Amino acid sequence: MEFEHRSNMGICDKRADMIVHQAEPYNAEPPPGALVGQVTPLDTFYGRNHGPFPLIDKASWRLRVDGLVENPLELSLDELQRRFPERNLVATLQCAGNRRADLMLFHDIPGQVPWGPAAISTACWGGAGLADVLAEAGLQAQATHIAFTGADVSQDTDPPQPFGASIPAAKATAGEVLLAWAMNDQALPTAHGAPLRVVVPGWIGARSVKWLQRITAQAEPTDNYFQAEYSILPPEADPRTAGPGDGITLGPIAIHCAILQPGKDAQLPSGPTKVTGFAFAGDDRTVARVDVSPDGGNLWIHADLDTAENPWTWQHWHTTLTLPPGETELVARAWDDTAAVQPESPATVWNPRGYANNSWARLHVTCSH
Ligand SMILES: Nc1nc2c(c(=O)[nH]1)N[C@H]1C(S)=C(S)[C@@H](COP(=O)(O)O)O[C@H]1N2
Ligand SMILES: [Mo]
Repeated sequence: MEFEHRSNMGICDKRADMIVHQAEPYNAEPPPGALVGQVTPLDTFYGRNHGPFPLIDKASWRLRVDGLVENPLELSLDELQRRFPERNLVATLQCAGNRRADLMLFHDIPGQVPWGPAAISTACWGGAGLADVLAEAGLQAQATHIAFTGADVSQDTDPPQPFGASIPAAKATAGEVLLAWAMNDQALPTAHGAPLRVVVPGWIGARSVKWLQRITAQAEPTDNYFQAEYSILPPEADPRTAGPGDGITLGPIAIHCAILQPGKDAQLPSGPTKVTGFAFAGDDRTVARVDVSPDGGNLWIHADLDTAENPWTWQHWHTTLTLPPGETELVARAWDDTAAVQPESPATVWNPRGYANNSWARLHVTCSH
């Protein structure tokens, strides 16, 4: 069932049926049907990497907290665990490139990973609250952004650069952001950032920096290449020549949903068909409703929605539909609690780097007469 994916720098244990877009660096998503549980097993959780896993000596590893703080800190993992209360939070992580493959069908996006709909997973994270650590360091008044630097070096940049990101201080101190050393009650795996990673609930995965080494309080967002890379460029821009300020920087995730059951291109007997999926609302928003259509979006009915465990997780939904005989397209669209709804098609949201495709979930099925 399991195999070991060996990169030159690390090992990652994933199920055999992962859809591996790239072996090195490791970029893989599970088959969508594997996302039925509220919490995703470790061997099923998607992996998104911009470089090889770094080699980290846990004994000499330290977390540095510096920049615009009153008391700079340097902490071993042991010190971090002893000095700060462990917080646990179930939170969904979603890559901004999730469902890029559907955007590519509309218009090509060269040089980017063609993610299907499963670059999203949920874990129970355990670690120190970033707010607690920042309180100990003492943020200065001008510290409006908190920057994170990882230990992995990406060849995507010239010259190569460690992966990094930043978030506004208001989000960093809001309470839900974790410095996680545990995932699903186990030690954080190497593939997911051991010994320590950031988890920024409700924001694009790229801000949840793995293999964290340094937290810097500063007056501006980070100038790390990946901060500006994860942005929505204007439609005519060339990603190879676009500058750091040209795009809309991505933060909170937009309302989005997926159909899990029936599977892709299913052949179904006529009569009532069970349809299930999940929806996910970004930042501290929750999913307010999911509507499902049996016929490509003419007729709609609302699905039964599980209550939110907390605002940071996806919510599963289910319903039973009577499908028309022959070929049809099942469609689902979610609304969040600000009444934002998903756009209809990938064409509506296409952008040169292929981020944030939150268009309606569509599934082609055939129903016997
Ligand atoms: N250090 C580091 N952190 C990183 C990345 C990376 O390549 N290096 N990838 C980011 C992106 S784009 C995503 S979507 C998530 C994926 O986390 P996962 O591999 O644990 O699923 O990690 C983020 N943190
Ligand atoms: Mo991502």
